Amino acid sequence: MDNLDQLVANARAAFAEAANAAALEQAKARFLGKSGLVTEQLKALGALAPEQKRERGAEVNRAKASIEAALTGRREALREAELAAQLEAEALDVTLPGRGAASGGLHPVSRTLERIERLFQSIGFVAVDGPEIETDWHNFTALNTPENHPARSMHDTFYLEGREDVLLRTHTSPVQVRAMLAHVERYRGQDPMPDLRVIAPGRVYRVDSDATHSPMFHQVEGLWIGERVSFADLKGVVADFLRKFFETESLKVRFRPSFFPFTEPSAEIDVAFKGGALDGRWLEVAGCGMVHPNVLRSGNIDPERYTGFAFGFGPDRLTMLRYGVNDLRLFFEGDLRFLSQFR
Ligand code: 2NL
Repeated sequence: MDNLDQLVANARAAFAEAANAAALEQAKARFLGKSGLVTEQLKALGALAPEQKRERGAEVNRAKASIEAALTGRREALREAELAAQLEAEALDVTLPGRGAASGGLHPVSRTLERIERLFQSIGFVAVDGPEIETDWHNFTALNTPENHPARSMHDTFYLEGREDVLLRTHTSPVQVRAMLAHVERYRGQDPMPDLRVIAPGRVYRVDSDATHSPMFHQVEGLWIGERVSFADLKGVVADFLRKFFETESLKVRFRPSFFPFTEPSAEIDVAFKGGALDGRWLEVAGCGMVHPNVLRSGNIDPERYTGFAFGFGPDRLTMLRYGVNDLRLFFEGDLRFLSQFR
């Protein structure tokens, strides 16, 4: 084997040994670079006689061509190996089933609130809201609650620290007091004042906590004030609502005399389902009554001219009845095993 064959063999071996592109470029420089071994052979041609130069030149060029071919071959092989390694490392099994996108859902009590709003909106009620931190005037005084009423005590109501005139609202009635004042203001000078029809859904707070009471719970109150609004209207509106809410025309609804400071006369509303686990049992679902004249006066409304009815539902309780839930606390613990059943 003459020195050119040896040179080609050495180059092949050096390229084969290069484990990556950088090492291969270094090996290339050793043979084909400016002062590489092949270049050295080409330079040496200058010292030869013309006849020898032609012959030797052709041999050196053949050797150079095979070294370049070996280099190209090795480059290709390294690129393929790199791609193969990448494909192996980033392997994807496209036949695996998809994970799917988990979808959220509304809280069951939110669903009930929206359902109640929708049903009352369909008969002309407007949903209103207001502050959860209220004045003692809007929450109690305007609603005809006597100064010494037990609901005003610190045992029953959360007061802000160091204040006896600011509290967490115990019902959403103060929102309706604000709605009366705003309505009168808005239609000042118009005679008669148009009817006021509002419902006030929202969070309310009382000092109370056991299996059937949470210190935070929900309420939806409703109010209809106009020139000749009667107890008969109250019965029709509420009974219609309850039958639509529970999707049972056979639902029995009864009004049982009761007492609230803010209504006179007042009643509790009971329902009885036909069939099912609760068949025929009377269940209390709301309180209601004709708005007390003192409450109308607090709203700047003349009780000699206008009358109205009001009612208050517990949507937490309505949700329990509608979905058959037996513990109120499940709604407020945030356990997804429970909540995701309502999606
Ligand atoms: C209940 C009782 C009730 C009202 C709420 C009301 C509001 C105004 C004027 C008069 Cl602005 N009354 N609200 C009336 C009767 C009963 O709720 O047991 N709720 C769960």
